Amino acid sequence: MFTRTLRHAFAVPLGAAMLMTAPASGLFAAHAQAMSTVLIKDFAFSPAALTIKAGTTVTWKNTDDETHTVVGPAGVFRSSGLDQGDTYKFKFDRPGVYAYICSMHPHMKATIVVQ
Ligand SMILES: [Cu+2]
Repeated sequence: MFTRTLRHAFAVPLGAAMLMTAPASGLFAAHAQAMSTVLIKDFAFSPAALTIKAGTTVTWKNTDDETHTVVGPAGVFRSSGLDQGDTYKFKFDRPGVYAYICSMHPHMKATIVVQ
């Protein structure tokens, strides 16, 4: 009875820890140089200014319970409406300065600088 309970107590956290760390560390190693994230939070993009290298994919994630969009220069990138928890990705291949806004709240402004 005692050993069975003990084994169970050890098995669960160990299994959970392996599930958590194995995929996360693998992903980080593979994409550390080529991915970057912008959070949409409290009606703002964070960070508001982000500098990346050409070839980097930026992921925007909306954490507000309000719908937001990510709208860059005409013809470059434009997300659909992002609800809470939704993400939008865009890969920046060309160096330049990309100002963008949320089309629903145009005071939400931010910039991606691609080197
Ligand atoms: Cu918005």
